[in-house]
Amino acid sequence: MTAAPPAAPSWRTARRSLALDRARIVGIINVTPDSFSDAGAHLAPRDAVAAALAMREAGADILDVGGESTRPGAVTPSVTEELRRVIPVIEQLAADVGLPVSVDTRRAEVAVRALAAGAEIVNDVSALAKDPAMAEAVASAGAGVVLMHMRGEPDTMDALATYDDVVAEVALELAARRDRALEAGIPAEAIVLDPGLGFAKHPAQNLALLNRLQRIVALGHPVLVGPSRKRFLGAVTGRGVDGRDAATAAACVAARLRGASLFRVHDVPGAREALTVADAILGAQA
Ligand code: HH2
Repeated sequence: MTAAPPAAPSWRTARRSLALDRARIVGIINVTPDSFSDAGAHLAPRDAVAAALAMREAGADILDVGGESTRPGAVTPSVTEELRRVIPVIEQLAADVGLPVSVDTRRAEVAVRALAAGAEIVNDVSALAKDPAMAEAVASAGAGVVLMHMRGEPDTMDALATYDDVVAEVALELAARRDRALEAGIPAEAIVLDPGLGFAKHPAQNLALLNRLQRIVALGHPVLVGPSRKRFLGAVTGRGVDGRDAATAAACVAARLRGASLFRVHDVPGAREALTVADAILGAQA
């Protein structure tokens, strides 16, 4: 394992350096017929643009476009189908909305085409492990990258949620993925790490990761969390998927107080308000 670089105050993407001096919100634009929360909501590019404009208005900083649901049981689309879903949406978002666009994909071919269409960040839930060509695709485009922790595949991950110390093991496994990215020529300033809430983790393990998130922050990269509407929040609150936005905002605040910088959410207004309060508290000196 190579030594961790110092924490980056900003995130280098293919098109800019994004300051991380305040909580940054990543609005979720799922262009999928089967996502667990917003399935089918943004399938047409014009619907995606309308949703993105509303997110921008509400304080989103980045738009994350995904064409493959990673929930257990979801059908993996063909590459052609994934491209058909995401590329027209990314083209329009990059042209019309003016926020940095991220592509949520595990496929290098989709990443390359998305970056050419105007995306500047690759959000890979396999942390470059699924497609051997992905690291090179990210490196050669100078893209920002989110390396998310998971084990196995969406269909096998629940059975792999066995840890002696979930926080230590996630940190170790993420550091190994980070090291592979550095070896592939991706600069440290382009790398964001994500503990992968809900991916190969039982509810209590997600809560432990949030409670001890400083261990992930200590790896020396900005940290993104994606608690939005996930099952572990239902386990705590008893609420169904559509009633978890307040719980999501609470999880974002907890993560912010422990050093997370980026927050991937469906409900941008709720997260923005909660994180504005968190940042005001963090900045208060009197
Ligand atoms: N969670 C999901 C998808 N992509 N990317 C990162 N970096 N972190 C996450 O926690 C994360 C992610 C799952 O949520 P969603 O996109 O709403 O659902 P689905 O995979 O069913 O489309």
